[in-house]
Amino acid sequence: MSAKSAIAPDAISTGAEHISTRGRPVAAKKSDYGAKDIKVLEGLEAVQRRPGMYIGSTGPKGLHHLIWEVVDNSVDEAMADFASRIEVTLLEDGGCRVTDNGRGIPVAQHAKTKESALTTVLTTLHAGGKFEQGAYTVSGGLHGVGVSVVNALSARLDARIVRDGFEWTQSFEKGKPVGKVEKGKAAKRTGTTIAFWPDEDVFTETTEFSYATVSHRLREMAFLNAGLEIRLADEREEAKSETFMYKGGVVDFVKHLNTSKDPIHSHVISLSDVNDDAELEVAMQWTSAYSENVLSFANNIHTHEGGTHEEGFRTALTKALNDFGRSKNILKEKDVNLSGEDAREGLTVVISVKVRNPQFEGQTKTKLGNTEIRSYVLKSLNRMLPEWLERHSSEARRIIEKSLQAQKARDAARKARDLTRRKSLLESSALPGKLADCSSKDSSLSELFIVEGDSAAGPAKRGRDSEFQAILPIRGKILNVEKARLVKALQNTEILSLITAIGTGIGEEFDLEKARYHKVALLTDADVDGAHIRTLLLTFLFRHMKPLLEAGYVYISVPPFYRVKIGKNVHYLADDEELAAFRKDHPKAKPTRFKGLGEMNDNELAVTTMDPATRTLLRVEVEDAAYADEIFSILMGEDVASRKKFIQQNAKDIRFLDI
Ligand code: 0RA
Repeated sequence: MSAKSAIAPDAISTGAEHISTRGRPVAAKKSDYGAKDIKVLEGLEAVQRRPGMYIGSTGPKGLHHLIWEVVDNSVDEAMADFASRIEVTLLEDGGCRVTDNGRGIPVAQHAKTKESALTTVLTTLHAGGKFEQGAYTVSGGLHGVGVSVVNALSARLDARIVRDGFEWTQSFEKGKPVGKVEKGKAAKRTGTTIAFWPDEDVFTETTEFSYATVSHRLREMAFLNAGLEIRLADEREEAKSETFMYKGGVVDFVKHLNTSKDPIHSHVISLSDVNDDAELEVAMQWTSAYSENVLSFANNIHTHEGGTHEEGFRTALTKALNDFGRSKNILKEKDVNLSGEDAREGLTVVISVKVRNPQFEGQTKTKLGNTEIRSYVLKSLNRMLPEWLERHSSEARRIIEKSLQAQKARDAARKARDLTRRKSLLESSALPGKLADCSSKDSSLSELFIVEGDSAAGPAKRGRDSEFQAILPIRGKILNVEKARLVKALQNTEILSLITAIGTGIGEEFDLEKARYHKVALLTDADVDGAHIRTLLLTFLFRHMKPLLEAGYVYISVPPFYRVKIGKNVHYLADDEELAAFRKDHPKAKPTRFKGLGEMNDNELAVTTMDPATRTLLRVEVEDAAYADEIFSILMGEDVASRKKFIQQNAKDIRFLDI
C-alpha cells in the first residue's frame, strides 16, 4: 500500500519524494507530414518544448489537464446550449475518449488557410474553437488553452466529427496530421469525439489516468452545470462507469457535500442572479460542524485561492446576519457583532460565477482577480440574502443562534489560548518536554518526526541524525478535532505539544514563517491503529494548520510491512504488492511481518524510515480542499452510515483504516 491508501483516494494524495519513471517506449510511426505544414506547427512545437507553460506540469496533474482541456471544450458547447451530453471513456490501451453531442467542430475549408477548420483547431495554438465571438466567453487560467495543446502532447489523437450529414475523421501524431480530413459514411445528428493517447516522452512520470481524479472533476462539472449529463466509463482493468446529472446544480452540490453532516436548517439556500457581463449562483446550508467549507468557482474552475467573488460573498453574509440579528433582537444590544468566522461556522457554500473576461491570479492561478465581480456579488447578495432571511425567519434564527454559539466558543478559545500563552506553553521558547529537538537552527533543513507510541520513540531518538532530525512522541489516540471545538482541542496535551513543537501557531494566528521544521513527518505503525492515529493527526493539521499542508511541509513516513533475509542481505518490503514481486525472484523467501514500529531495532528504524537515502517519505498534498473536507467529515464525523458506505466503496484504497 502507499500512504495514500490510508487517507483519501484523491483529495489528499501523496507524492513520492523520489519519483520513479515508468514510461513505456512508444513505437513512433512515420507520418507523411510535409514542409507545407511546418509553419502551422511552430506553435505546437513551443508547447512541446515547454509543456509546463501550457498545462502546469508534466506530472500527474498536467496529465489530467489534457482531459480537462478536451472536456472544457465540450462543456463550453453545452453552456452555449448546443450540447446536453458528454461521455468520457478511459480506454483499455491508456487513451482517453471524449464525446459530446454538440454542433461538431466545423470541418469546411477555411477561405484563407485552405485547410479544414478541424485541422486548424487541432494544430494552431489558441484556436481552440473559440473564434466565434460571443459563444465561448468562458475560459481562463490554464484552461482554455485549446485542444491543440492536447494534440501537441499526445502520441496520437483521433478526431471524429459528425456534422453536415456525414462523419469526418482526422488523425494526428505528436500534433502532426497523419492525413487529411476523411469524409466517412452518412450520419445523422451532430457531435465531436476526441480520443487521445498522452505522449510518454512528455509525461515521463506516468501516463496512467486516475479514475478517482477524473470522476471527481466530472462530478464537479456536472454540479456546476445543472442538467448537463456527463458519463464516465473506465474500460481498463476493473471496468466501471458512473453518470453524473444534477437537475439542482449547485444546490445538489451542497446537499452532496453535506451528506455526512448534520444540517441545522432543511432548505438549502439558493440564490442566483445574472446580468449582461456575469452570472452568479450561490447555494448554502449551515450544519452543526465546527469548520466552514467555502467552495468557489469562476467559469467552472475551482478558485482554490478565492478571489473577488468570495470576498463579495463574505462581506455580504456577515452584514446580512448581523443586520437580521439586530433587527430581530437575537443579537442583543450588549452583544458584539458576529465576525465573519462566526457567521460561517458550519457553513457549506458553493459560489459559482461565470464571467466574461476572467482574470486568474495567485500562485496557482486559481484566484479570481476581477474587481467588478466583488461589487457585483456584494450588490446581488446585499439584496437577496436579507430577503431570504426575512422569508425563512425561523431558519434564520437558528443560523444566527449557531453563529452566536460560535462567537462564545471562539471567545473561550481565545481566553484559553491567552492563558496557555501566558504560561508560555505555546511559545517556541518553551518547547514540550517530550520533544527531542535537533541541533540545527535552520528550519529549512530540519525535520520533525511525530512518532506514535513510546516503544518506537526510543529507537527513533537513538536512530535519528540529531543534527537535523527531531522526535516528538505522541501517546495513544489524540483528540478527534472533528468532534470538538478548538477550545477543547487546546486542553489536550498531545495537541498542545504538537502546536508548540511545530511553532507556527494555529488558525488565524498561523504563521508559516515560524515553522521550526520544513518537514513534519508522521510516523505511525503500519496497522489499523496506526492508520487511525495518522488520520487523527491529519485531521488536526487540515483543520487548524492547513497552510502547513498546502506548503507541502507534511509527510507520511511509510515503514515497511515485511523483512526478508536472504543470506546476509536484509530486504524491507513496503506491502503485499512488493512482497509478491519479490517472491517472483525469490520463491523461497520467508518474510517476517512487522506488527509495529516497536519491533524494529534502532538501526532498522533509522534505515527504513529516517535515513534520507533509504527511507520512504510521502508528501501529503491537499489537492482539493473541498474533497478533503468531505473525506474528513465522513471519516471522522458522526455519520456512521456514510462512513461505512465510503469504506466499502473504497475498501481497496483504505483497507488499513480503522472503522
Ligand atoms: C467552433 C465552432 C463551432 C463549434 C465548435 C468550435 C465546437 C468545438 C468543440 C470542441 C469539443 N466539442 C466541440 N463542439 C463544437 C460552431 C460551428 C457551427 O456554427 O456550427
